[in-house]
Amino acid sequence: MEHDFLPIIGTDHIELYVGNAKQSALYYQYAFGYRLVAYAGPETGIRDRASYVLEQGKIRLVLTSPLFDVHPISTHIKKHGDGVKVIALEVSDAEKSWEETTSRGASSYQEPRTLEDEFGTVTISSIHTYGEVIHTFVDRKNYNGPFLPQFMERKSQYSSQPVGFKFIDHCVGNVGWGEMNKWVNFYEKVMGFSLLVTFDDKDISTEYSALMSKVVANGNGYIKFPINEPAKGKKKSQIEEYLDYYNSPGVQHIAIATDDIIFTVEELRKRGVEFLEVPPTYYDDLHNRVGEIDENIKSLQNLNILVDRDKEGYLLQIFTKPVQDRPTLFYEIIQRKGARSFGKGNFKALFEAIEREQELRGNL
Ligand code: TYF
Ligand code: FE
Repeated sequence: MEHDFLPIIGTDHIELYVGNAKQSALYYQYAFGYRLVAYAGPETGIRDRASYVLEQGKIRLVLTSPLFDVHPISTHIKKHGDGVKVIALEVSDAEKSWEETTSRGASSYQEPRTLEDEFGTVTISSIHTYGEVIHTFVDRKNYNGPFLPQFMERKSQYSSQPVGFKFIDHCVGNVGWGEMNKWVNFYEKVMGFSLLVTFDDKDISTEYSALMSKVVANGNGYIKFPINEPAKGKKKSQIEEYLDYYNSPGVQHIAIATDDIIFTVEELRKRGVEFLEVPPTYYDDLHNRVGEIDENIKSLQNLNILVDRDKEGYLLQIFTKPVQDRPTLFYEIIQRKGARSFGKGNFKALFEAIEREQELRGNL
């Protein structure tokens, strides 16, 4: 392989702009088992917004709300509803990451700058990607504070119970009609990623909905970004529904890895998290399709967990319903047992489940 001009250590954090960060922070603590670790807001010298930082496993989530009406974050929320603004990547050199990407055509969102407090220094820089999403490069090797300078440590009265989330497996972007290849080229040329898999409309069109998808990954394979675009089907594509409600390209789902999906999904269901459901017939030919697996098929059926196999092994996955009233962002829970693919064998059952929800919303 050629020299990796953008070495990435991993996902640093995901920041969502939400209407009510205080309440969302409690939802993510209660339902998803994250713990509150840091906060920024008026009390820490940030006058215009409140941000709550939550952690579980290696995942760090930041929930931010604006405090005033005339504010770019208010504009973002009015247009998109709650959604992902930042996919931040940890790097060893945030200035070089910005230079390498902007010199290859990325548009800058924020030039490199170094923030400092009593815990050390952090250098950050940001570039635009699809829609209003940005990638922030974070070099935190000289920092040991709770999150970033200007954030203070904050614990919750409520002691949340983790559900076994380990790390972010992949983050999926929905882009506009005919724009998939443009964004695949962006990740290849500007970020030095390479194409991992292609799903065309034949792979993934059901009777109604259709989409195309290509997955790009960075040099060490830790960062995987599938990019979806709508395709023409008999009725409205699920990607088109997303675009209609998000009003622009944006993050469709975040896949979270667990090493015990049965425990994770049992816990999430107990706490009220809603999942897409496939019909019982899905489990009738499961053994024929995936062969021997470690899990009991009845337990998987009870929880509605999906299974797929590839050359290298198998995977278990399940998808939440959208986590806000607009049919936009949702989560995937995934446990990989050797498989490095994305569950192509489940696409038909999954997309039919999504279409049943679309139908209920009157959007099919
Ligand atoms: O990330 C993936 O490719 C899988 C499959 O709307 C998928 O999780 C693709 C598109 C979609 C939902 C799931
Ligand atoms: Fe996925």
